[in-house]
Amino acid sequence: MPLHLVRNDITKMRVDAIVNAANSSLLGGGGVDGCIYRAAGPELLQACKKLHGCETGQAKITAGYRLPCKYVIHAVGPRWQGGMRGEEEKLRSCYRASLKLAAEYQCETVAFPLISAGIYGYPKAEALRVAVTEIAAFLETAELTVYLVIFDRESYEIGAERFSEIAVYI
Ligand code: AR6
Repeated sequence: MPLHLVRNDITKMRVDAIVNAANSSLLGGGGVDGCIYRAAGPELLQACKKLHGCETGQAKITAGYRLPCKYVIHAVGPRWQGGMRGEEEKLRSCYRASLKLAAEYQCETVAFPLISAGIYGYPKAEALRVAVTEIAAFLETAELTVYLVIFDRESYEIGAERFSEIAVYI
């Protein structure tokens, strides 16, 4: 199956590209963004400074530096503002833009966190539904293996309830 739900720290994933849940400055932050910057080393920040930010719903790519992946795709998810400000379409656009970049860079394996579902406050069950449906739609047209990486307990419980095969990826 080309889409796998796994529970892990995304910085440990041995895949061609991991996706970062970034903010529009691309200069680092908390959550998964902070974990990725710490694990990749200072070269990542240097590379990101040259990208001059990124709009919400879009994505940009850098090398992975000290991470075990080749690339980091920096995607900017929407902040949850109640659901009537185009958040779902912006979140879908993040997944599409990231997958398109991964395909352009000949990636065969890509790992995503649950974009917007932490500090940006997107309801976790909804964020998971958007991620799974958007990735599945893309996989109808492309040869890629995608890992949706679940980290926190609440997301894990929601995922376990809706998807029978949450695997721990080692
Ligand atoms: N591996 C995988 N998933 C993780 C990890 C990890 N190491 N750490 C956290 N998560 P968040 P957002 C999960 O807050 O909501 C930053 O400051 C976490 O449990 O990282 O898109 C950026 O700079 C949650 O399910 O990203 C932005 O300013 C998911 O990753 C802002 O936060 C996303 O949570 C972006 O907020």
